[in-house]
Amino acid sequence: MNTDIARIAEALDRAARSAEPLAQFSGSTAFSLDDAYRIQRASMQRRYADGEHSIGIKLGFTSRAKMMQMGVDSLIWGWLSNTMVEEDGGLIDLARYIHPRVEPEVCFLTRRAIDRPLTLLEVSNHVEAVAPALEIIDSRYQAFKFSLEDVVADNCSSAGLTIGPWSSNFSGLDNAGVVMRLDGRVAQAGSTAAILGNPLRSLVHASRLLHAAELELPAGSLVMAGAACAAVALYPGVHVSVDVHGVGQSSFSVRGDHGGVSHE
Ligand code: OOG
Ligand code: MG
Repeated sequence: MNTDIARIAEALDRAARSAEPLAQFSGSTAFSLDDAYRIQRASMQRRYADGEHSIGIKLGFTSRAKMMQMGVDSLIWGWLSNTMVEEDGGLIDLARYIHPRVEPEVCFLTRRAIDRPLTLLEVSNHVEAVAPALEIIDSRYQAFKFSLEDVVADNCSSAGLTIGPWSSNFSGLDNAGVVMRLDGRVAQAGSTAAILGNPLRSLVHASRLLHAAELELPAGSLVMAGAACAAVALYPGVHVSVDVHGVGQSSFSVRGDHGGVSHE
Protein backbone atom coordinates (compact mmCIF):
# COMPACT_ATOMS: atom_id res chain seq x y z
CA MET A 1 0.00 0.00 0.00
CA ASN A 2 2.89 2.41 0.71
CA THR A 3 3.85 2.40 -2.93
CA ASP A 4 0.21 3.03 -3.90
CA ILE A 5 0.10 5.99 -1.49
CA ALA A 6 3.23 7.50 -3.04
CA ARG A 7 1.99 6.78 -6.58
CA ILE A 8 -1.45 8.35 -6.02
CA ALA A 9 0.07 11.34 -4.17
CA GLU A 10 2.38 11.91 -7.11
CA ALA A 11 -0.46 11.68 -9.65
CA LEU A 12 -2.56 14.20 -7.68
CA ASP A 13 0.41 16.54 -7.28
CA ARG A 14 1.12 16.33 -11.00
CA ALA A 15 -2.53 17.03 -11.86
CA ALA A 16 -2.50 20.13 -9.62
CA ARG A 17 0.76 21.47 -11.07
CA SER A 18 -0.18 20.84 -14.69
CA ALA A 19 -3.86 21.79 -14.30
CA GLU A 20 -4.75 18.52 -16.07
CA PRO A 21 -7.53 16.52 -14.38
CA LEU A 22 -7.40 12.77 -13.72
CA ALA A 23 -9.95 10.00 -13.24
CA GLN A 24 -11.16 9.33 -9.70
CA PHE A 25 -9.29 6.56 -7.94
CA SER A 26 -12.21 5.03 -6.05
CA GLY A 27 -13.43 3.47 -9.29
CA SER A 28 -10.15 1.57 -9.81
CA THR A 29 -7.81 1.65 -6.79
CA ALA A 30 -9.95 1.56 -3.65
CA PHE A 31 -8.32 2.96 -0.51
CA SER A 32 -9.52 3.59 3.03
CA LEU A 33 -10.19 7.01 4.55
CA ASP A 34 -7.04 6.63 6.68
CA ASP A 35 -5.03 5.97 3.54
CA ALA A 36 -6.71 8.97 1.87
CA TYR A 37 -5.30 11.21 4.64
CA ARG A 38 -1.89 9.53 4.17
CA ILE A 39 -2.04 10.32 0.45
CA GLN A 40 -3.05 13.91 1.25
CA ARG A 41 -0.01 14.32 3.52
CA ALA A 42 2.32 12.65 1.03
CA SER A 43 1.20 15.00 -1.75
CA MET A 44 1.67 18.02 0.54
CA GLN A 45 5.15 16.74 1.51
CA ARG A 46 6.06 16.88 -2.18
CA ARG A 47 5.06 20.55 -2.26
CA TYR A 48 6.90 21.37 0.97
CA ALA A 49 10.00 19.69 -0.48
CA ASP A 50 9.75 22.23 -3.31
CA GLY A 51 9.75 25.19 -0.90
CA GLU A 52 6.06 25.72 -0.12
CA HIS A 53 5.00 25.90 3.49
CA SER A 54 1.83 25.22 5.42
CA ILE A 55 -0.14 28.25 6.63
CA GLY A 56 -3.02 26.36 8.26
CA ILE A 57 -5.91 24.06 7.57
CA LYS A 58 -9.38 24.07 6.06
CA LEU A 59 -12.50 22.18 6.94
CA GLY A 60 -14.92 20.92 4.34
CA PHE A 61 -18.54 19.79 4.35
CA THR A 62 -19.38 21.66 7.55
CA SER A 63 -22.69 22.83 6.05
CA ARG A 64 -25.63 20.91 4.56
CA ALA A 65 -25.51 23.10 1.45
CA LYS A 66 -22.01 21.82 0.64
CA MET A 67 -22.76 18.21 1.54
CA MET A 68 -25.80 18.20 -0.70
CA GLN A 69 -24.03 19.90 -3.61
CA MET A 70 -21.21 17.33 -3.64
CA GLY A 71 -23.08 14.23 -2.36
CA VAL A 72 -20.65 13.72 0.52
CA ASP A 73 -21.88 13.77 4.12
CA SER A 74 -18.76 13.64 6.32
CA LEU A 75 -16.68 16.51 7.61
CA ILE A 76 -13.21 16.52 6.04
CA TRP A 77 -10.05 18.58 6.43
CA GLY A 78 -6.99 19.51 4.42
CA TRP A 79 -3.94 21.77 4.31
CA LEU A 80 -3.51 25.37 3.15
CA SER A 81 -0.14 26.41 1.76
CA ASN A 82 1.39 29.84 1.12
CA THR A 83 1.14 29.51 -2.66
CA MET A 84 -2.66 29.20 -2.47
CA VAL A 85 -3.12 32.76 -1.18
CA GLU A 86 -4.39 35.19 -3.82
CA GLU A 87 -4.40 38.94 -3.19
CA ASP A 88 -7.58 40.33 -1.62
CA GLY A 89 -9.12 42.66 -4.19
CA GLY A 90 -6.62 41.41 -6.77
CA LEU A 91 -6.72 39.92 -10.24
CA ILE A 92 -6.71 36.13 -10.58
CA ASP A 93 -5.48 34.16 -13.53
CA LEU A 94 -7.49 30.99 -14.19
CA ALA A 95 -4.63 29.36 -16.12
CA ARG A 96 -3.29 27.58 -13.03
CA TYR A 97 -6.70 26.07 -12.21
CA ILE A 98 -8.60 23.19 -13.88
CA HIS A 99 -12.31 23.97 -13.31
CA PRO A 100 -12.29 26.37 -10.35
CA ARG A 101 -15.33 27.16 -8.24
CA VAL A 102 -15.65 29.83 -5.58
CA GLU A 103 -17.42 29.65 -2.23
CA PRO A 104 -17.93 32.07 0.68
CA GLU A 105 -16.05 31.30 3.87
CA VAL A 106 -14.99 32.69 7.21
CA CYS A 107 -11.36 32.28 8.19
CA PHE A 108 -9.89 32.28 11.71
CA LEU A 109 -6.39 33.24 12.81
CA THR A 110 -5.16 31.27 15.82
CA ARG A 111 -3.58 33.01 18.80
CA ARG A 112 -2.36 29.87 20.56
CA ALA A 113 -1.27 26.48 19.34
CA ILE A 114 -4.11 24.01 18.94
CA ASP A 115 -2.54 21.01 20.62
CA ARG A 116 -5.45 19.22 22.30
CA PRO A 117 -9.18 18.73 21.84
CA LEU A 118 -10.95 22.01 22.69
CA THR A 119 -14.49 22.77 23.81
CA LEU A 120 -16.53 25.57 22.28
CA LEU A 121 -15.90 27.64 25.41
CA GLU A 122 -12.13 27.16 25.14
CA VAL A 123 -11.97 27.90 21.44
CA SER A 124 -12.40 31.67 21.75
CA ASN A 125 -9.20 31.84 23.83
CA HIS A 126 -7.34 30.27 20.92
CA VAL A 127 -8.56 32.67 18.26
CA GLU A 128 -7.01 36.04 17.52
CA ALA A 129 -9.22 37.28 14.68
CA VAL A 130 -11.80 36.39 12.06
CA ALA A 131 -11.95 37.46 8.41
CA PRO A 132 -14.34 37.13 5.48
CA ALA A 133 -12.79 34.88 2.86
CA LEU A 134 -13.37 33.41 -0.58
CA GLU A 135 -12.15 29.90 -1.25
CA ILE A 136 -11.33 28.72 -4.75
CA ILE A 137 -11.78 24.97 -4.85
CA ASP A 138 -10.51 23.03 -7.85
CA SER A 139 -10.94 19.27 -7.79
CA ARG A 140 -8.12 17.45 -9.55
CA TYR A 141 -10.71 14.87 -10.69
CA GLN A 142 -12.50 14.98 -14.01
CA ALA A 143 -15.91 16.67 -13.94
CA PHE A 144 -15.39 17.63 -10.25
CA LYS A 145 -16.70 14.14 -9.29
CA PHE A 146 -15.32 12.22 -6.32
CA SER A 147 -15.97 9.88 -3.40
CA LEU A 148 -15.19 10.90 0.19
CA GLU A 149 -11.83 9.09 0.00
CA ASP A 150 -10.98 10.66 -3.37
CA VAL A 151 -11.59 14.22 -2.20
CA VAL A 152 -9.63 13.75 1.03
CA ALA A 153 -6.67 12.36 -0.95
CA ASP A 154 -6.95 15.45 -3.18
CA ASN A 155 -6.40 17.75 -0.16
CA CYS A 156 -10.13 18.53 -0.14
CA SER A 157 -9.97 20.37 -3.49
CA SER A 158 -7.87 23.16 -1.89
CA ALA A 159 -6.50 25.49 -4.55
CA GLY A 160 -6.80 29.20 -3.73
CA LEU A 161 -8.16 31.73 -1.28
CA THR A 162 -8.51 35.43 -0.61
CA ILE A 163 -8.78 36.77 2.91
CA GLY A 164 -10.36 40.12 3.73
CA PRO A 165 -9.34 42.42 6.60
CA TRP A 166 -9.03 40.77 10.02
CA SER A 167 -11.66 41.69 12.59
CA SER A 168 -11.84 41.09 16.31
CA ASN A 169 -15.63 41.34 16.30
CA PHE A 170 -16.90 37.86 17.16
CA SER A 171 -20.32 39.00 18.32
CA GLY A 172 -23.12 37.62 16.20
CA LEU A 173 -20.79 35.23 14.40
CA ASP A 174 -23.14 32.34 15.18
CA ASN A 175 -25.75 33.85 12.83
CA ALA A 176 -24.19 36.42 10.51
CA GLY A 177 -25.60 36.95 7.02
CA VAL A 178 -23.31 35.75 4.20
CA VAL A 179 -23.78 37.08 0.68
CA MET A 180 -21.58 36.13 -2.28
CA ARG A 181 -21.99 38.22 -5.42
CA LEU A 182 -20.82 37.56 -8.97
CA ASP A 183 -20.70 40.76 -11.00
CA GLY A 184 -22.86 42.45 -8.37
CA ARG A 185 -25.63 39.82 -8.54
CA VAL A 186 -26.34 37.64 -5.51
CA ALA A 187 -25.08 34.17 -6.41
CA GLN A 188 -25.32 32.53 -2.96
CA ALA A 189 -26.73 33.80 0.32
CA GLY A 190 -27.04 32.24 3.75
CA SER A 191 -25.93 32.49 7.33
CA THR A 192 -22.83 31.47 9.25
CA ALA A 193 -25.30 29.45 11.36
CA ALA A 194 -25.23 26.95 8.48
CA ILE A 195 -21.63 26.12 9.48
CA LEU A 196 -22.18 23.59 12.27
CA GLY A 197 -24.57 26.04 14.00
CA ASN A 198 -21.59 28.35 14.67
CA PRO A 199 -18.37 28.55 12.64
CA LEU A 200 -16.33 28.49 15.88
CA ARG A 201 -17.47 24.87 16.10
CA SER A 202 -15.23 24.18 13.08
CA LEU A 203 -12.31 24.91 15.40
CA VAL A 204 -13.66 22.43 17.94
CA HIS A 205 -13.76 19.78 15.21
CA ALA A 206 -10.34 20.84 13.94
CA SER A 207 -8.86 20.40 17.42
CA ARG A 208 -10.29 16.88 17.68
CA LEU A 209 -9.18 15.89 14.19
CA LEU A 210 -5.66 17.23 14.75
CA HIS A 211 -5.44 15.42 18.07
CA ALA A 212 -6.58 12.15 16.49
CA ALA A 213 -3.92 12.61 13.79
CA GLU A 214 -1.30 13.38 16.51
CA LEU A 215 -0.68 16.82 15.01
CA GLU A 216 -0.48 20.33 16.43
CA LEU A 217 -1.39 23.56 14.68
CA PRO A 218 0.97 26.42 15.66
CA ALA A 219 -0.22 29.86 16.82
CA GLY A 220 -0.61 32.19 13.86
CA SER A 221 -2.27 29.55 11.65
CA LEU A 222 -5.32 30.03 9.44
CA VAL A 223 -8.39 27.84 9.82
CA MET A 224 -11.05 28.04 7.10
CA ALA A 225 -14.38 27.06 8.68
CA GLY A 226 -16.02 25.62 5.54
CA ALA A 227 -18.51 27.21 3.18
CA ALA A 228 -21.98 28.17 4.39
CA CYS A 229 -23.34 27.97 0.84
CA ALA A 230 -22.78 25.97 -2.34
CA ALA A 231 -19.82 26.78 -4.63
CA VAL A 232 -20.22 28.52 -8.01
CA ALA A 233 -18.09 28.07 -11.16
CA LEU A 234 -15.63 30.85 -12.03
CA TYR A 235 -15.28 32.25 -15.55
CA PRO A 236 -13.07 34.81 -17.28
CA GLY A 237 -13.74 38.43 -16.39
CA VAL A 238 -16.04 37.81 -13.43
CA HIS A 239 -15.85 39.93 -10.26
CA VAL A 240 -16.56 38.01 -7.04
CA SER A 241 -17.25 39.44 -3.60
CA VAL A 242 -18.35 38.12 -0.24
CA ASP A 243 -19.88 40.07 2.60
CA VAL A 244 -20.07 38.49 6.05
CA HIS A 245 -22.29 40.73 8.18
CA GLY A 246 -20.38 42.36 11.04
CA VAL A 247 -17.07 40.85 9.83
CA GLY A 248 -16.37 42.48 6.47
CA GLN A 249 -15.76 41.83 2.78
CA SER A 250 -13.30 40.10 0.49
CA SER A 251 -13.22 40.14 -3.29
CA PHE A 252 -11.27 39.36 -6.43
CA SER A 253 -11.61 39.68 -10.19
CA VAL A 254 -10.76 37.02 -12.75
CA ARG A 255 -8.65 38.03 -15.74
CA GLY A 256 -10.76 38.31 -18.83
CA ASP A 257 -8.24 36.99 -21.32
CA HIS A 258 -7.99 33.30 -20.32
CA GLY A 259 -8.36 31.05 -23.33
CA GLY A 260 -11.06 29.04 -21.57
CA VAL A 261 -9.49 25.71 -22.57
CA SER A 262 -11.65 22.88 -21.26
CA HIS A 263 -9.96 19.78 -19.90
CA GLU A 264 -13.20 17.83 -19.44
C1 OOG B 1 -14.48 19.79 -1.32
C2 OOG B 1 -14.13 20.95 -0.43
C3 OOG B 1 -15.25 21.33 0.52
C4 OOG B 1 -16.13 23.25 1.98
O1 OOG B 1 -15.99 24.43 2.34
O2 OOG B 1 -17.10 22.57 2.29
C5 OOG B 1 -15.05 22.67 1.11
C6 OOG B 1 -15.25 20.20 -2.56
O3 OOG B 1 -16.39 20.66 -2.46
O4 OOG B 1 -14.70 20.02 -3.66
O5 OOG B 1 -14.06 23.35 0.92
MG1 MG C 1 -14.36 25.44 1.45
